[in-house]
This record gives sequence, structure tokens and C-alpha cells, in this order.
Amino acid sequence: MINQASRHYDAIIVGAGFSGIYLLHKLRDAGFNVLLVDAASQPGGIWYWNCYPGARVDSQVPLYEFSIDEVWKSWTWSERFPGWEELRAYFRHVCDTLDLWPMMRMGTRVKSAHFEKEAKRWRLHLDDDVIISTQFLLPALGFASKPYLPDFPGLEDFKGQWFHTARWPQEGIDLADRRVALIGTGASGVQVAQEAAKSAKKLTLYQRTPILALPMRQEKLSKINQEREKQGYSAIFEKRRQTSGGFECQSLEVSALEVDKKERDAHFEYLWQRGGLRFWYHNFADLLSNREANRHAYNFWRDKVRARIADPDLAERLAPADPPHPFGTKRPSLEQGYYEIFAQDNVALIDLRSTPILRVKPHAIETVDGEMECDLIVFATGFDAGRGGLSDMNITGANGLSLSQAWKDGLRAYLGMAVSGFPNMLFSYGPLSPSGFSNGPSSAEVQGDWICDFLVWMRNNEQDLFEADPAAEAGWTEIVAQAGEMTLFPEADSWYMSANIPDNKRQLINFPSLSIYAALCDDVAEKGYHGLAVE
Ligand code: N01
Repeated sequence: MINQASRHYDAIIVGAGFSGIYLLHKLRDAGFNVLLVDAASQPGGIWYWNCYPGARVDSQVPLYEFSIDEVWKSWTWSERFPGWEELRAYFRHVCDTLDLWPMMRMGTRVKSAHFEKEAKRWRLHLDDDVIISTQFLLPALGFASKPYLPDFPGLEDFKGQWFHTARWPQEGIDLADRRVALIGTGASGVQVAQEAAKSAKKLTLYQRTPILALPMRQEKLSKINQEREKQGYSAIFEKRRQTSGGFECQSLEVSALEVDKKERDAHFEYLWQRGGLRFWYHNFADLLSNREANRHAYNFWRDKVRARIADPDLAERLAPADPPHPFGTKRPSLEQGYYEIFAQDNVALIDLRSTPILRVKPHAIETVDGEMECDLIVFATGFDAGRGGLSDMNITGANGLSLSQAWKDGLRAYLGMAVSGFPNMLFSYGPLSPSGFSNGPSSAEVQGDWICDFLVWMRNNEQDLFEADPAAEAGWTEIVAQAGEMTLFPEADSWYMSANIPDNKRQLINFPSLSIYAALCDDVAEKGYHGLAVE
């Protein structure tokens, strides 16, 4: 039975990852009556759902945390690139320190949300059949909340277990002595592979496109060292907002073609030795916009990786002579010994380009080359990024149109936050914002500050309704597309291009610079929030 004894809020946030938690903190402090709802039983966003063995973040401490003083000053990490358990503990620390728990309703999924024109409010139907309402709806679902499971015939008859990495059982799965089939070699696939190779009886990795993985260079962190480093944190947090990727630095202003080979290779080597994603975000100015510059980086990467693989055939499959796509146009992953696992007797690599999967059989995966037995299939096959989670929330706007219908010809959103026909709704970390291109907390804070300022402005000006102007929305959507055209991103079949999901329209789904985005959003605010019709 539906519980009509509902409550009304000024704002309801959906999602307890970085963007949702930041919004909750900001809006509560600004005096709004706010509630956060999340289907997960614990905060952490993707770090709740992606608890597969080896899951850890690819941004180093202190980039991947909030800049809120009382939070970072009282927290100590144990590793430079923390794992999912520590990240979850961090989120609990955030909620304790900021006293957010009373405004959080965990373990509750929003089944649907629709806008009531007359009442000028959103009504949300929760999965425990409670209905709640709010003036402002703020979905903060992250870009990776809807896993993508390819349609392999026969999966329903598989007699073993199978899981998507983003729906890993919370109680864990022991990989020891199992025959593991792992499909997908993105960031998730690499991390699972490295762990499974340690204990699985057999690990068969099904690769469609080789990942261009970079050395992580993990390190243990001591409390003393961290206390010392904390003296520089404020400057780093400030810097994050001024860089295109939300990191501590960005690409050089020098072209890779302006310098000779010796100098170019010296910079590549410097980035390589420092580790992490720096080879991606601190590289030459034209890494992601000029094919020749990009090819130099690819060749450097290829030669480094090939030097670690003795078997020439394996080397060609993992690090081909010619790039499968321009370097960095698919998200590089960080690895810790990934290329070495293929020399182990218990690990096999199947190249799906030459050996496609035909079907799943009750105890095996069958390719054109025959069957390979397995008792556990891991799908590390990615996400319907950006739109998937929002579509699943069944959001219906003022004219009875669902968000999925509104986006049937492609994603559109003003500033990557507001959609015409969907009044009083702003999403954080959503499509057409920098989200997927940016270090998470950096983008969550830029958008969270802007959204909070805007809602305060609405309140101060006694306005209670806003909606994206269709022309401004079309303009922004075009800006994102044009920004993409200036880069090499359109050349890869990546999730950045929404090209990983068969029926999605191919388009760049994120704005490629956080610092430029922040400046554009500030300009909109300074000019009285143009592009948003308010009343
Ligand atoms: O997903 P992906 P992910 N048959 O889409 C393959 C973040 N993240 O979960 O490249 C066979 O990157 C697909 O092949 P191809 C990060 O931003 C961060 O790994 O399309 N294979 C690819 O190899 C990341 O970018 C962290 O040819 C199929 C893989 O599956 C994003 O999340 C950790 C297939 C999917 O790779 C997504 O990463 C994890 C099919 N039908 C994730 N369909 C950290 O920070 C797809 N594939 C550590």
C-alpha cells in the first residue's frame, strides 16, 4: 500500500557519491530542508557497487577527496591510490564529521519522479512505496550507475555464476581455484585481471580492444608523511579547479612537435616514472588534438609495454604496432603488473577481434576457435554512461514526457545540468558536464557550489520555478559537440562518445575541460543566470 503520509522537502538529492554528499553538505549549511536518497545501504556511490577484487581509484591522494577542511584534516589514507574498502570508510568519515546521516535515507531506490505542474513540485515514488515531494530535484547519480551487459546468447543457461563488476556481491566472491572468464579490458577489467591472476585456477581474459594502461606506482602512505604533505593540500585543492581535468596540474603549453625527439622522450619518461594518469593529463598540449603528437606518445607507450612482454605474438595483441585508437581517447587505466600476468601458466588472452564469442554454453564460453570451460564469468563491460542511470529513474517532466523520450535523438542539457521541459531539476555529475573527463571530487565541488549558489539566489529573489531555455540548451549541446571536434576523441568507439552502447546516438557526452566549464558557469551566474527562465 502506498504511504501517503509523505514529507515535502526544499530539495531531494538522489545519490550518495561525491556529488550527492557535497550537495547535501552545502544545501544543509545554506538552510535548505534537504533529503538524500540512495539505493545503496552505504554512501560511496560507485565505491559501494564496484566492490570487485582489486577495485581502487586511479587518482592519487590528495586529489580524490573533498577540500572541506574539517574532513581532510581529520583523515589519513593508507595508500596513494586507495582501494574501495578505504574509500567507503572515508565516506563514513565524511558523513560523521559533517553530521549528514540524519538527512540520508539509504537503502531506498527512487522508482520514479514526476513533475506536478500545478503544485510546482516533484513527486518521488520510492521502492518502499513511500511518496515524497520536493521543490528541487537534484539527481547526482554519477556517470557509471547503469552497468552495460552485452547480449551474449546462452547466458541464461550458464550453470556457473556470473557477475558484472558494478554489481559485485557485497559479501564478496572467492576467485581462488576457480576457472574465471573475464570479458572486457577497461579500467575495471584490468583490476579484476590482476587480482584473479593471483589465485584463479584459470583466468581467460577476453579482449576486444587492448587497454593502453599506465603504471600506477602505488605506495604506502604514513601518517607523518601525510601530515607534512597536508601543508600543501589547500593549494592543490585550489589548483584542481583551475585545470582541465580537475587534477593538480594539466597539459604543457608546448606542442610535442615543437621539441626534438630527445626532449620529447625525456618528458614522456618523466611522466612515465612519476606514474598515475599524468602521462594522460600532464603531457604535451596537443596530445589529444594532433594525430602526429599523439602517435609519438603511443609509440613511447607501446615500446615501454612491449619491453615487458617476451612473446612477440602476445606483445602484438596487448600493445599493437599501430594504435587501436589515438592514445588517451579511451580512458587509460592504471596497472600494477598487468602485462606480466600473461606470462603465467594460469592466464590466457583471447583476442575477440580475430576470435569472436559465439555463445555462452552451460559450462563454457564458445568462440569461433572452440570452447573454453569456466565456472565464473565476470563482465567488466562498462556502463551506459551519463544517460543510463537517469533514464532508469523514470523521470517525467512538465509535459508528460520522460527524460528517455526527451533524449531519444541525443543528449541535451544546459550547462550539463538543466533540461528544458524538466523544471526545477538540476543534475550534478551528469551528461554534457565535465564529469567523466574530470577527477570526480573536483567536478562535484565546482557543480555543487554553483547549484547551491543558484538555489540561494532563487530563494533570495523569491523565485520558485526555473527551467532551461530550449535555445540555451541547444547552444550548450552544440558547444560540447564543437569542443569534441577540436580533439581526437571522436575517433574512438568509447563510452566518452556514447559509442559503447549499440543504440545510443554517437556524441561526446562530456565537456572536455573543468576549468573552462567553471568559468562559463561563473559567467552565467554573474549575468543573472541567463539561459534559465525563472518565475
Ligand atoms: O568500462 P569500459 P570500465 N564484447 O567501458 C569491453 C571508470 N572506472 O568499467 O573497448 C566484448 O572502459 C570493452 O571493449 P571495447 C573509468 O572512468 C574507474 O572498465 O569497447 N567486450 C572494454 O574493454 C572508466 O573509463 C576506475 O572494444 C566488450 C570493456 O568491455 C569507466 O569507469 C575503475 C563488449 C569496457 O570498458 C568505465 O570503466 C573502474 C562486448 N560485447 C572504472 N562490450 C578507477 O578509477 C564491451 N566490451 C580505478
